[in-house]
Amino acid sequence: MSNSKKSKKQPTSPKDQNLEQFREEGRNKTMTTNQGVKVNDTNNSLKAGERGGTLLEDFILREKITHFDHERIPERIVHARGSGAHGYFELYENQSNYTKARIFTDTNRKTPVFVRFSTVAGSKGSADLARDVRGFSTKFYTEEGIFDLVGNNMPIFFIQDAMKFPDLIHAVKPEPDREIPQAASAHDTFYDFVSLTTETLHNHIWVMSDRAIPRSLRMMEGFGIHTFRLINEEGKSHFVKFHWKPLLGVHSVTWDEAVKIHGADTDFHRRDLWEAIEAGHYPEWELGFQIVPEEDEHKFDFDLLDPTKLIPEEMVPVQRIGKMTLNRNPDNFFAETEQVAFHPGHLVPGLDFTNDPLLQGRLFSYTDTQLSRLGSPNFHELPINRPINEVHNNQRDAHMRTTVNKGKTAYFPNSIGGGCPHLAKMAEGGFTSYEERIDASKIRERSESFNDHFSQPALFYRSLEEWEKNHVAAAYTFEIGKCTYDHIKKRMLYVIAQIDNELAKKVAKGIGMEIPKEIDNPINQAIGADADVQKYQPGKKKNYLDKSKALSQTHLKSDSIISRKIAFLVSDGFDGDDMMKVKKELEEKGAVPQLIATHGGTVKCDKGDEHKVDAALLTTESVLFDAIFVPGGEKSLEALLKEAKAKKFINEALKHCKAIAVNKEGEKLLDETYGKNFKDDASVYINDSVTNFIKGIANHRNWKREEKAQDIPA
Ligand code: HDD
Repeated sequence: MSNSKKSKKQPTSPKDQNLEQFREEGRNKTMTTNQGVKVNDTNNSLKAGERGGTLLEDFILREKITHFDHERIPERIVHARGSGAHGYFELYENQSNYTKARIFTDTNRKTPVFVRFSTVAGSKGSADLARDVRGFSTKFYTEEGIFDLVGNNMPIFFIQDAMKFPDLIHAVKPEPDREIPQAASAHDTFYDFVSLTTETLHNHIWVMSDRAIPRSLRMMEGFGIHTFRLINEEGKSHFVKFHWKPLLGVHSVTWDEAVKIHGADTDFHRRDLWEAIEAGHYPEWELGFQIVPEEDEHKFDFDLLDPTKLIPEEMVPVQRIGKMTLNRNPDNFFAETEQVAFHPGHLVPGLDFTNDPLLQGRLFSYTDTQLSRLGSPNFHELPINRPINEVHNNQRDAHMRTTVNKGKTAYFPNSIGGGCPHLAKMAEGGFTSYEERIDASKIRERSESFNDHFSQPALFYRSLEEWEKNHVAAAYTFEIGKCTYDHIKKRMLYVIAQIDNELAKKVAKGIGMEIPKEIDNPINQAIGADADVQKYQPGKKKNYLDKSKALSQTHLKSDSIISRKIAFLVSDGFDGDDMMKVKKELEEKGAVPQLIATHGGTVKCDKGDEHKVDAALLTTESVLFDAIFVPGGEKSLEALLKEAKAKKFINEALKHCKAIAVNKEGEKLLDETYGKNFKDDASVYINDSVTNFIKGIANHRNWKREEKAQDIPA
């Protein structure tokens, strides 16, 4: 983990230099209109007399208001809410066996990247902690052009064919008559669709798991999802799945926390990413390849072209081939994070697509959406979207063109322009599509090899630890419990039972219904059986692997506490030495201790020294922290004990299974809360060493506590 103090703002990469020419800052400059005319007054419009009518000739007023009136552009139809950051990618080892893409063969390169994380369903202003998939899009500005890896934090997708994407999104978005609920899948239309479209069930069970409520955008995996191709210099193709593995481990919050964070800080993830980068705690991910040789394409029990299937890491291990570091926050949210335009079709030589029908449909959708969102086919000229290498072609004009193309010719072939821009010879690395042999009939059908909808959701569920399974059951119960149509709830129980009967029983109990036996074919019941529907029913469940370790977060931890936020609960008179000792040791490990006091301003320790308060109890919440420390100090404890909020802090942290350390008199606060029942808990530290406390924080949560702790009425 990098640990330098401040993100650098000087141009540090080719992309940064390229952005630098577009940056503007008004410091020490005179205000002008957009036409460059100096402005003396931006507070008063031009009037006919002090109390008279405003004059139409006031071009300064007109320009200011007109520009303001048009400030907004349409938000993304999906992934509207997002947060971005700049960084770079470095390769560990030459991958030329598999690909000729220079970013994967040249270990001397530092390829600039821009990453945008997002939620899917909510609007631009929706809360970060929605139970949802997270988008994980990376723009690699390579010297051979732009490569976009437009993935998610889950390794599979809801549907198998792009044709169904509008249906999926219409079902999950707020219901169109009442525009409710915002950024939430827990409603009738979504479950109507999911229960009728069993191919969704794999991605859906991931959304019911803790992966859908990450602790931080920096603590989640990323996946390219589709099977892509890598092409080497000899033209040989290997199939590949892309993985991002976070060096901070994979961690989540509980649903109870997510609900409370919604209120305490709707920007929780955006703030967390921003603050970590500003503090020099640069998030890092390793890029992994899962490689399948061409000749092994058909050796699996599922189809590699089916995006609702993952390749278990036990079957094909992930080779970590490089590392991405995010080290710079954007200068301007709109110019960069909002205007960035990703596209799975942005590829460089050495990479290629497969016939995954979801991927193929995406190749159309992304440019199309930029046309309405950014308003012009010239969106590639926006600073954030510009490649770092030169662009030359005969495309011309259109809205807001900024390139000034010189010369007479805008066609090919030409002789007047010397035949330029000339075609890339193969030696110069022009893009050539993989020559896949095709001999087929034109048909509108789904391959029967895509016909297994239950084996992998079942594998996922089996692979989870008990605490994770409990969270999944609770999530299904919550979501389906929010539906209002009984037939939808029944159909959901029916399909969950096909994933795992015990899971379905728990959910059925929670929503107060029986698992129906009579629906033997949910799709036929709902839409009427015809030949096609009969043919493409979910196939029989297969069991090709009992469990996959990589699917459970238990196995995806790290021992780092970098950037973890620790609340130190204090009031005047706290034990200064005690506080400073713990603070120093935590800071040495990269954690971020914050003084949370009974009042704002400064707080005095028992030695009389003043310490700046980071937040008063009134202005913050337990759910915004990873762990709590209460130092000693008689007077401090007396004051804390009078504050109901201090007790609430402890009770909530206990409920959410977080590490809590108390020293000396600090124990009194524990005794006055549910803490008194948890003194033997493995991550409650009473006068213990900071080293042990650090282990507890790195462990993220003590899930063994959860069964008992969920009775805490916090
Ligand atoms: Fe998509 C945006 C990820 C299938 C159509 N998608 C978008 C973003 C991510 C994904 C991360 C946000 C990009 C950003 O930050 O600007 N989408 C996926 C993944 C998919 C997927 C991982 C399946 C594996 N998407 C998908 C399909 C379609 C779309 C099948 C249409 C047929 N996606 C879009 C879009 C968006 C988009 C409407 C909205 C904004 C944008 O493209 O630029 O075109």
